[in-house]
Amino acid sequence: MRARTLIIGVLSAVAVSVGSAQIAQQLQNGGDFVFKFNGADYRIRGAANFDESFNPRAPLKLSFSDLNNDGVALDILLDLRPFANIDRRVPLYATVLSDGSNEAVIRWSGTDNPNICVEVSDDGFSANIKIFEVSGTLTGRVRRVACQPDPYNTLGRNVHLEILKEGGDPQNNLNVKAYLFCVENPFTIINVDVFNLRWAGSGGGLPRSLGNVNGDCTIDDADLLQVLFSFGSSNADSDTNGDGVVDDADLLTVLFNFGQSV
Ligand SMILES: [Ca+2]
Ligand SMILES: [Ca+2]
Ligand SMILES: [Ca+2]
Repeated sequence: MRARTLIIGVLSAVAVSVGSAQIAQQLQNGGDFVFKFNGADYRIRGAANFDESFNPRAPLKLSFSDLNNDGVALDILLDLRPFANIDRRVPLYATVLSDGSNEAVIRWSGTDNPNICVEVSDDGFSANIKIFEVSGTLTGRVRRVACQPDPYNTLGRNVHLEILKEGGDPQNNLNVKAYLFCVENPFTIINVDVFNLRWAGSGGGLPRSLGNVNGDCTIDDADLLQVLFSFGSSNADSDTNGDGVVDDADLLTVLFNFGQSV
């Protein structure tokens, strides 16, 4: 026990806080964020013509990665299934428009050419369409807030960043081009514009992958003890690298990041 106390003492002395890191980096460190869609309007023009609205959807957990290998690992795959039952995930690539120690503005945008025939359904319609292009842009202002439980109860850890929609329709939109009835013909093209998008999000915090196994706002002796007590087990809550076992690799992760807090 004395050895452990010594280790903790040494680690505390070199403890770092991520409080001074830029906000975009803090968002990326979280590994994912929760996207809460609160509704939008859409208009369909072409082979079909009508206007409708999307209702709010359940929160979505979206993981970050560097899909386009530009060094910014904040790209996401936007799952379209919750919106019109379209089984497709559209890559949206992140651009950090501004960044600071309290606030960042990030734009996610991308174009996808799935060329898939799907049955889409929503409150307003149900039809088979062949989607040949999906493009979208989301722009969010990321701000530091007090570390707190995820307000959308989705990430399984505390968060310290809120994401609010930034800008109007040019900064937040979705467009789908498709052939109605999956018949490829100039006269069957429909163009779906999704606008007046309302969304918000939440992220940051310290993920389990960094050693914050209890999901609170710091990596400290509580995490260390949890990993030690789970050592040798398959307890997923204490498995920082998700390899199915709690072992020295997980312990080292906690020790390496010991003292970090948000
Ligand atoms: Ca990227
Ligand atoms: Ca912790
Ligand atoms: Ca492990």
